[in-house]
Amino acid sequence: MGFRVAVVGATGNVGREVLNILAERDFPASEIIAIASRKSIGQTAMYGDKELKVVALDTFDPKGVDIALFAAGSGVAKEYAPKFGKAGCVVIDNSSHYRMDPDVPLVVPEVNPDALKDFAKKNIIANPNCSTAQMLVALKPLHDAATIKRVVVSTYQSVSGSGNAAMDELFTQTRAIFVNDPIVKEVYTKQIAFNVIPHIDVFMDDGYTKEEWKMVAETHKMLDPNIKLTATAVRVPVFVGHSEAINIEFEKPLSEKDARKILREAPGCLVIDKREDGGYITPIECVGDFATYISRIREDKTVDHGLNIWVVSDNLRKGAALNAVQIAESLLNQGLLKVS
Ligand code: 2RA
Repeated sequence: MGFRVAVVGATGNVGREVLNILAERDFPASEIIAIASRKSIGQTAMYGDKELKVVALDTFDPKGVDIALFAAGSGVAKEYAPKFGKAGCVVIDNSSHYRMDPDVPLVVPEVNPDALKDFAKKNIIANPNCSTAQMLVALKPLHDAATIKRVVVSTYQSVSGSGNAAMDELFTQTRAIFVNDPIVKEVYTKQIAFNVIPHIDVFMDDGYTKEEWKMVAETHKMLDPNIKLTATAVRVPVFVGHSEAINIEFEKPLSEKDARKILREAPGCLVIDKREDGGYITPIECVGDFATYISRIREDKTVDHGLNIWVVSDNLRKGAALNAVQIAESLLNQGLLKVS
């Protein structure tokens, strides 16, 4: 007994992590179907120790599939998610396409699991942007304790957020510098090796990038529309793992001691916070992990009730694949989905 589960975009960074996590967490699946574009036909994808042959999306019949985890971008989601939904399949989509749709729940299970009750409106559930997901896992328990008034966040986002080609670009640029070869720039306009780029996604008219806008809009949809949030999203020469420096202003008093206790006990959070050399998390230490790590917890005495924290998580996992699988698990745990 178990669910027929499809992974759409099974050969991409996130799709491969979805398959890994479905196996690692022993998700109750009777069958796992690895789906990708026609150009990936002939490729295989690993599900635990099983090698799955990839099937083509454009000829796949979703009838009888219970859950489809989409990790194939907005264009594919726009065209195929409704087809899967109408065939009775529950779609959990990683792209940005449906996130602000009022009939589509946008969910981080540790933050707003109740939003899942509305999934049947379109049979589509949206996964948030990776930088929003890890931030809200940390902010939610603090908001419940002392009501967040304002957030200022700077992100340090790894190149895996841009996909495989970006990871290759960081590698080849780094190697080129050591052997004095010319630098090739295809994914990013500026060199990413030994550099940082304050630009993720497209620029909007107000000077912010869409990545920064996503953090505001998704926080308002999932946590509280009254929170004033401003973001600066930066690409850094790290392969996997997003880091965030978050400054928080509360309505009510919250000591760093109480904040640390709350975060230690919060779902999905792991506090590593010692005021000594190495007493904090760094992105390369979070890779492959499920946790959202929090370090550098300290009061911000420049405002009445302020706090600074450092938040790090594997952007391919909590930022995408893990959150999507946790949404499927939450549907089961809430009795919203039963094995057919
Ligand atoms: C990035 N958050 O890091 C975006 C999309 N994954 O590029």
